Amino acid sequence: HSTSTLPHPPHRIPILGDLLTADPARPTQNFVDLTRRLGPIFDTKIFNQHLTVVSGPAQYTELCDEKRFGKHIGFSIQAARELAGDALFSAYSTESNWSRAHNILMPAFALSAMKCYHDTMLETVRGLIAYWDERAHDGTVDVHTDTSKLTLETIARIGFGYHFDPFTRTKPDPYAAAVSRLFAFLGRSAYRIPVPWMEAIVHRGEIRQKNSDMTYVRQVIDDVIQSRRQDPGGQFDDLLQLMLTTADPETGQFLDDENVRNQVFTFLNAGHETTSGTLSFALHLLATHPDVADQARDELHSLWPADTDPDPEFGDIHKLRYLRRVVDETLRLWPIAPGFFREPKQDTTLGGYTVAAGQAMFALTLQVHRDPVWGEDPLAFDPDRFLPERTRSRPAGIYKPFGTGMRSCIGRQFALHETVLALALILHRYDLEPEPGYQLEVAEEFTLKPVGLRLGLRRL
Ligand code: MNH
Repeated sequence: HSTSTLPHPPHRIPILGDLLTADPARPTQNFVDLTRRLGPIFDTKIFNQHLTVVSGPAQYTELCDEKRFGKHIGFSIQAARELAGDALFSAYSTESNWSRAHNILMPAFALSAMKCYHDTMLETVRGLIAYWDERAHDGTVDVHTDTSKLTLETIARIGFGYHFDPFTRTKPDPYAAAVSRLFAFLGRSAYRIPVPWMEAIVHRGEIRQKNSDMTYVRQVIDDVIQSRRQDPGGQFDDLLQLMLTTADPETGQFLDDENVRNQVFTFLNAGHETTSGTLSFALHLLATHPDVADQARDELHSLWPADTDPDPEFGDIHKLRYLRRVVDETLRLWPIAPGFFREPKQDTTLGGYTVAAGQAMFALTLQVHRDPVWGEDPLAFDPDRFLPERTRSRPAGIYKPFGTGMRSCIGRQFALHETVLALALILHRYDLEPEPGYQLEVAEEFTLKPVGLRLGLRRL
């Protein structure tokens, strides 16, 4: 077997493989720990599934070479196809629905398209600010629950003209809660017994919950699409309208109903969990680095003095260079998507080891973003690493929070615009106070998120 010579975790045993030393609740953080012992490329095996984990900058850069490697539909993405089918994120690159949807949707995600979304993004951020104003003097806020309300509402309104109206309740939206459980379930897929009847017994409770969550999520998606179909005369300018009425310019073909439903599900989730995680980590880092927060505020005050109410225009967002570096540095230390799956297109070698066509490989962004190649103190939060001259002095290809190549993130500009806009209004309005004694703990449910993060907000 081609992977037999790769290093692997100690105590590997028959049948279970590395299950005893694995950490299903925090798999990629466990890979980072293993890297210290096993080096830049190693093999893990859970039951009968091998995964080659790649974390050395040189090998990672090679793995991103689109001529030799492409996206792999890894075990957990395979499991996600039960929910999202062949929508953009979970499609095989060879499936015709991938290029069809990609061609139809690309224009809606170009930087210039963000101009059309700016006002809705701003209105939604103001919804969060109003919600936080009421709570600012009343203890701390539950950061991730609230950033998640913001980002789900933003993508729902901009993508599909749908309102969850999350700021009318304090609990997470039931849709967000169901999706979060579903993703946690999918993220653990590789760690459940790969024998369906045994899995059905051992994980009975979890599977029952998953089925009921799926039913609920499908209902919401159908409701989103139904409410549009019932209003055929309406004027809409959103992703849903684009998907229902635009043909692929290359083939002249439309997306079918089932695929549209899968895309709506994919965008609601891809568009919300990742951006809310980015905002939550950024707020944590800003609260614990008041010097950085102050510098970001100075920049904000040059556009909107301290005693004014900011009214950001589309173009203003791109003037906030320092705040953008804060976001870049946040995504370096805490890449919300901690890695991505790749596979060789043909048998080849990587880091001196033979790797076979189709072999499951994982590009471990979380580790590469913390490699000594970043400088003396790679764990320090230092937004000025992203000053152009310092970026130029590093090797290219070691910063990939949005993935790589043709299957990289379509929502990158969307996420960056929303994140910078939200942080601008939050920092301009509040001083962020960390909770005494809070130690950052990071959970993994496909994406990374801070656990139990609460901040005090003091109106400035
Ligand atoms: Mn997003 C793919 C990270 C925000 C929609 N996204 C990816 C990938 C990464 C990623 C990494 C590649 C996954 C892979 O190779 O398997 N995405 C992010 C991060 C943020 C983010 C870190 C926020 C910060 N993503 C968004 C937003 C949207 C979105 C916002 C939509 C509005 N992302 C997608 C879609 C894909 C994707 C769709 C799949 C693209 C494709 O395969 O064609």
